[in-house]
Amino acid sequence: EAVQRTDLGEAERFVELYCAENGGDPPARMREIAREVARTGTYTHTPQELAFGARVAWRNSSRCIGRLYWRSLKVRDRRKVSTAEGVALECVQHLREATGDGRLRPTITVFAPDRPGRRAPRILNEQLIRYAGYRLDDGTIIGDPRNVEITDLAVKLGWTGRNGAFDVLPTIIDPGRGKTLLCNLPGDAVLEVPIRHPHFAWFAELGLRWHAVPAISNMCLEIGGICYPCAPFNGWYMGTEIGARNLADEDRYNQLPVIARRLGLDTSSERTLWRDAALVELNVAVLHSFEEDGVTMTDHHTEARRFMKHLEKEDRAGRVCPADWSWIVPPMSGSLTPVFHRYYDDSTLSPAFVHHPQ
Ligand code: HEM
Ligand code: NRG
Repeated sequence: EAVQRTDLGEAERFVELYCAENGGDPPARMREIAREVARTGTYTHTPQELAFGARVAWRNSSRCIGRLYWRSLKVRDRRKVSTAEGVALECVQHLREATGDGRLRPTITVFAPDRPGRRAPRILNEQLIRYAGYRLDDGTIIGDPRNVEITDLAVKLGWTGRNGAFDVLPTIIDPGRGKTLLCNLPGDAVLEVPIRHPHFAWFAELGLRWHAVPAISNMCLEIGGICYPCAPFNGWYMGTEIGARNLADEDRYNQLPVIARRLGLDTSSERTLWRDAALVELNVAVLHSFEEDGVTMTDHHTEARRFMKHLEKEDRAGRVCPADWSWIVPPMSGSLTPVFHRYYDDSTLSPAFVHHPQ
């Protein structure tokens, strides 16, 4: 499809913001940008504008509770990389650098933007690391039911999975023009944590595990009218994302009935709250396992308090901080955290991370 010529109004709003927070002369920068847009239909961010834009896109992510450290985002400028093979190699390197020895570093890699007449590469997986979901003939699913569709696509493109519950999917890259690329992630780029419980030895026998790094890879980074469709980013997990959603949701790994049985809970009535009791033990196990393996993870009580501090800092800086209550409040023990007990500003700011329909 045709990529639109860059909107100068959006560029100007960004340049004003950049100069207000970093210094500089908006009219002078706008003259350069207008000249480049007239000639090429688009313009090029300076490395400083790109880094600031990416950090502010995080700051503006109203669904994210982890925004206190938005200034510390490490920005890998890979705008010169515009082939599917180059994207694959740099994604592997991103994971290695972001993972380190388990002390995770919030990192974003920014690849070539769309240009008029040239569509940039895109990653089709929603995250760099995801587990396959295999639909068997009898309708049952092995693995993560969320990823059945992308698993089917990988298989169609020639990938053969091992029908395991935690098989790491290959990265699938649409090059913009030409053939779709499949890339198997090397083992040393994918740190995983086996889940065990501090008091129940049987817990490890469930064979549960999760990957250390959440790296969203299908959102566009929008800065000043420029769209970077390939800009995978990561921070670290909050325990509940894994313990209260990925391993617990009925349409994901659905482990609460299994854990409740092992705990010997009375599941004959909802009123015994066996689901709630099992949920707590699963989340204890997730936090314990990451901690013991030295892999960065936060808990929802600590993170909620940090987010309140972030709101206060943003207020003192004279900025509105948009937030979406239904995403900010953790998926367990909501009212035990301070973020539950208030309302938020629901404005939409730019730069931003946005979901674009593929
Ligand atoms: C969403 C935590 C870093 C951007 C979320 C969610 C959590 C979270 C709990 C909700 C996820 C869900 O319910 O599925 C954290 C923590 C971080 C972190 C603990 C640790 C540093 C980052 C970074 C960025 C980011 C580095 C971008 C540079 C976002 C965005 C969403 C989000 C865009 C919404 C995703 C969507 O719409 O699907 N974050 N985050 N976060 N976060 Fe963060
Ligand atoms: N709930 C998703 C991940 C969404 C983003 N969460 C983060 N992001 N923590 C899951 O995989 O469970 N981050 O950039 O750190």
